[in-house]
Amino acid sequence: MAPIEIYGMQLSAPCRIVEMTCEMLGLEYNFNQVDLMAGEHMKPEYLAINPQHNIPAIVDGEFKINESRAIAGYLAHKYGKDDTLYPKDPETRAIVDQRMYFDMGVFYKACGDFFYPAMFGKGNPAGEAEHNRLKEVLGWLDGWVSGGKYMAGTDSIPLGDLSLVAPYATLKGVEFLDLWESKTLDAWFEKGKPKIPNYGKVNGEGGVIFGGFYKSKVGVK
Ligand SMILES: N[C@@H](CCC(=O)N[C@@H](CS)C(=O)NCC(=O)O)C(=O)O
Repeated sequence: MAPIEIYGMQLSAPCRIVEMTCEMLGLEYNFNQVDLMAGEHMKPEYLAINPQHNIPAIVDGEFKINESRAIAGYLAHKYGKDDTLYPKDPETRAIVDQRMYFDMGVFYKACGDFFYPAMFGKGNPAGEAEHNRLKEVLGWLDGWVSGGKYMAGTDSIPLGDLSLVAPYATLKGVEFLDLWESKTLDAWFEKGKPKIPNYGKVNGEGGVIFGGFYKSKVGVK
């Protein structure tokens, strides 16, 4: 089988979801850098792969697709040797899907609303409303892992957790923020990290790069 071609950047949490999924599945892949800051996502070569010009996107043989969580579901469905990553039990799958949609629409969104105005010059640094929203969202996540399980109540990591662990690593990379007091979420995070092959390369380092970028923008060392 030819390697999966991933297009993205390490600092992007959605791109890290796809890399972590490939690692969990033991898939061969190439990571092709698409530098958003240099406008590479708007070049014809990339638009031919993903006309919506966001990252990540993948090419698997003749098949091209974007949207990180849809990519993760596709890879797990096509290449998973069992259903641990994307459980087939209808209720468990519904909860895993809920965690992924929640990440896209709520957690990753709340992180973006918090960080992006300062990083991309579209407004002032986050205020109290964004801070409070992120704390509220983290409180919901905390509730889902309070029994020492993964996010869908399973004993092994499914896609929902891979999705949520990506922005969580970003928050960790920004480290100086006083956003959460929860030991429970940190315990979930630390328990999951060693279960993800090459964790540092495929998620941890990207969070640190993001953190460095954010801090440079808001003038924090
Ligand atoms: N829902 C998409 C969001 C991807 C996304 O937000 N990508 C950002 C970088 S983190 C991007 O490519 N922005 C540039 C653009 O949309 O043109 C996914 O999960 O794949």
